[in-house]
Amino acid sequence: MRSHPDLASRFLRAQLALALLFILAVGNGSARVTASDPGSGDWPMWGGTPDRNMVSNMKGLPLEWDIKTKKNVKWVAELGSQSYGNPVVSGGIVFVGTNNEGTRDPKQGGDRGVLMAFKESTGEFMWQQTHEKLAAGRANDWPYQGVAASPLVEGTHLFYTSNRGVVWCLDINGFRDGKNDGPVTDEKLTGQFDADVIWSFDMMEEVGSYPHNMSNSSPVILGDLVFVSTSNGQDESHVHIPSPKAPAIIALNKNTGKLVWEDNSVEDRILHGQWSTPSVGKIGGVDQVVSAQGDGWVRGYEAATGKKLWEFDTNPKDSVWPKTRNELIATPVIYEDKVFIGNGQDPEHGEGVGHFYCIDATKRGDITQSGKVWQFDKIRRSISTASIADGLLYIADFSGFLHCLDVKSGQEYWSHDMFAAVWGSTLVVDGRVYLGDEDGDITVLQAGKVKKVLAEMNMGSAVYATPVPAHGALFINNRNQLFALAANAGTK
Ligand SMILES: [Ca+2]
Ligand SMILES: [Ca+2]
Repeated sequence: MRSHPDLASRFLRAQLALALLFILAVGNGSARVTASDPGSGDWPMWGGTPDRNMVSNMKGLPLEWDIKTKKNVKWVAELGSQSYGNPVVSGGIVFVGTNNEGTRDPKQGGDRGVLMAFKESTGEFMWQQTHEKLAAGRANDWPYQGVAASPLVEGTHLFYTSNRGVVWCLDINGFRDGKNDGPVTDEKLTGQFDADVIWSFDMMEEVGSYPHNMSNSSPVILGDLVFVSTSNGQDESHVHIPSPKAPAIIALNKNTGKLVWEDNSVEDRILHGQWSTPSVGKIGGVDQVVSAQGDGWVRGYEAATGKKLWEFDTNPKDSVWPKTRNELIATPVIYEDKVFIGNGQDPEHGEGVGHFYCIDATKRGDITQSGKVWQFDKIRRSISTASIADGLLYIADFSGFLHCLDVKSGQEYWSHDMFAAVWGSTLVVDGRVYLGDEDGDITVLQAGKVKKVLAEMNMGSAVYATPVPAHGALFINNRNQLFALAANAGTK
């Protein structure tokens, strides 16, 4: 088993970079403000909402807990040995990707990617779907890296990308509802712990994607379309791109799994891999899909048609890969007609200079100059997604610094050193900022212009994911366990 998070890193990061918008549905029942909160108490996707802003209006989440004494620990579920995506919570079920080192079904043994489902109230294991590793090994599907992407749930349907580059649509209730949902009804495994498949789309077969090391995109939906990035990239030579005509992003019909549109603006300019996850939002009155791609450019598309609207280069023109030119692994956050994203590199490339941007995505064409609202260069390479709330933007970098910036100007109010690499992202909730690191620490800071550390807890192994809120509880996965944390739960 690998002792290094390299791979993991990639996917993760992508994922890590979650963000949600905030919709603040407020306490006394007078719902208002809007933006990045699912509003249902669920957390149904990477970032909670399609704009990926990692913010919630939830109240009453635990500030402190102790995994040894079980203070404020509601339940703990065992995962495999490497888990990178964030959990999602919907329909009373928590879903998380992992590997098969915690084998649940001896008939499905060996190295596999696994999507697991647990009952939200108790942590009871509900069902799983497993995927054997691709024969190409590390080139396309790194050993012991499991399902690295966070799924998305809409109603009773769940969508995710497997380690084999296949986009899956499943029934969240599996076979426990006594029905085999179609069109796919010929599953080989149909027990109560098995997955009920609705459709699947193999990106390697259907659009020729050649994922570098791992496929990891977290889906996002608008209307009838589900959008995912293909992870198309270089081969192991780190020079050759085997599939330069394959798209970077695709749109599938969410009901049928049929391809609706695809775009390949990157062509043969992929620096390494493509592990960012797309975002969706209405920008300047237009429904856009925003995709951070393998040449270091961010692109905006008309969601319904795939028509490219704008593109923005996140690297200085004189930068050189890999020393100073970066790729994009973080997820773009959409907020008030702007797109917020920082660049960075695969953690296995180590630390280095980074750049973070606020982009006016109402502009059209090459908006590298015209669309740049502000740029923040005191950030290091980052694979994290930003959180934006109350005029402040929080963004972590891979060197372990958390920055608090003015969202309008990019001015820095403060930074905090986590003293460990950060792969995940901030969650802003209930006036606090929660952030995990590779040492396994979750640090909780006060949200606001003045830095104040409120608490720090260790989770027992590296935290590559982002804390997720649902129905008054926090869900956090470290490498091998999933924790449900709630005030007044467990031993005091
Ligand atoms: Ca079913
Ligand atoms: Ca089925």
